Amino acid sequence: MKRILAVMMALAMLLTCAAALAENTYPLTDSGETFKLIIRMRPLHSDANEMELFQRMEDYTGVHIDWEQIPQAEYDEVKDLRLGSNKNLPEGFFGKFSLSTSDLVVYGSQGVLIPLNDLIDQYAPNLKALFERRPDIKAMVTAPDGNIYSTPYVQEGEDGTIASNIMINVTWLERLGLQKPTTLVELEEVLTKFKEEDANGNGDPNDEIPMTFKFLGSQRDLGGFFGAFGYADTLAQGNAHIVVGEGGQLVFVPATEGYKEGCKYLYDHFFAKGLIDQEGFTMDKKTYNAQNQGEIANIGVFMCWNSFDLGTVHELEYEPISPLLGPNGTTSWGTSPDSTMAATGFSITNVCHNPELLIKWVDTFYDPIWSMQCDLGPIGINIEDKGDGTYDYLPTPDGMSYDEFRYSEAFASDGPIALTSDFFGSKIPRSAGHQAKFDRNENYYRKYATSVYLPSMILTEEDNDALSMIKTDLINYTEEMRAKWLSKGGVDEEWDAYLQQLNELGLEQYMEIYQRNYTATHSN
Ligand SMILES: [Ca+2]
Repeated sequence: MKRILAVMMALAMLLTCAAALAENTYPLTDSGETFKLIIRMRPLHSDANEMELFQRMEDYTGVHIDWEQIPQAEYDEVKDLRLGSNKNLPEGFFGKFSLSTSDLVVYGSQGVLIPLNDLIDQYAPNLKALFERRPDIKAMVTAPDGNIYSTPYVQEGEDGTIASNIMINVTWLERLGLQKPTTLVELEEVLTKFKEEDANGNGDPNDEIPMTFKFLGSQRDLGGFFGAFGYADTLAQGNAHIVVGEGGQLVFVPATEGYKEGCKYLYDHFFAKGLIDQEGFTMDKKTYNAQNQGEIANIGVFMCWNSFDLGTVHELEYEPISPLLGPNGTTSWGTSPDSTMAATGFSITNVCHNPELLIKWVDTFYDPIWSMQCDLGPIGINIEDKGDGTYDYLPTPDGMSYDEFRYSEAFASDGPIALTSDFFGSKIPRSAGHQAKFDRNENYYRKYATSVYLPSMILTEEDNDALSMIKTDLINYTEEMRAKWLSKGGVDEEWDAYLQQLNELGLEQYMEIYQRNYTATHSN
């Protein structure tokens, strides 16, 4: 028995090695096989038949593509009609926005889209290695029935894992003899000085806005500040307001005791004292971004993605600060590890005449160097090969924007690709703006980023339907109350009735659906 076991183990090891080494040989075919694919074209894209990227891919693989190019504006209508009627289907759908995650579930279960699990295992070494290295990516593209109906899209060049940053005017700090705040208590002291004194030094003590934000405006929101009392809350309107708690237990943040404390504290110490701008509850994104454009800066602290979100006029006066510690001396900032991924990249339909060859062709895009060329442009045109295994950006020609340059030669941001974080910095530099964001997150936020927002998941049709009955009312109510308690106070008096109302709106079922799906796809 022992010997049989040993032989089996040796065999298994051999097979593992063989699998790891198996690579496709190029060209993939000598017979010039053709596939019909549907591709969603942005206005910036040039004709797919003329794109240098696709021409090179054909030379390399031997596979010809008959592109059906559908403009973005009419894409969804055409796509829905084709899938719904099951007529004129292409052999595959190309690109991140070519299908929705609900398409994957609906048309996967009907057999219109074919499961890719075995095909990837046998014929797609790049994807297979990616899934082994990054189980989170595999979990993202796995449907509730266990099948994979689409390859992923992954582009981690810009560090979106921590969206929200806090910037403070250091010229003002210096002028008033203050230090960067590290706690909410110190922030209150600093903002009070910003409000009461002539922080911008123009002789008028009343033209300073101590701090600005945009309610539920993604990275511009204050959701992270709840982390000083427990968990950070999601930042954008309509998000699930769920974080992954201990042991994979999902937590609905707006029903936690810490959230209640946070609402009370932020009102009592900041909003009630006029230290954070009330306009933040109503202003739109354009108005938010247009602040601080005058000759003299008038904003003390702002929430942002980039340091230049309020323009570049006064950008150099600002520096980042870390999340402020709460009354217990702790804090937690929000993070979305999957923010730079999508579960849709490429799907194959049941009319495909040779799925084995087509998945091999798609797998080519998941070689990092081809992913780079698909996303950033071909080597020799948009990208320079330094000859030592690293790459750099070639200058954008005069009279063109960077995106015009990139989209004319490559598929750019929407391809079936995987450029993971480690590729940037080691193989190709991040752009200056992306590097600054990465450094800010690394130096000021990463160690506090313990509130992990609910990852995106592919849900069944039934779960989607059940959620749609609950989610809008539940989330609207939550967000309405948050605005009220932050701007006008009253959380203590209304908290119990609020919790009761959340239950009446279906909080329990809402959490059951997300928890069941999360446990199924993310516990191992
Ligand atoms: Ca002033």
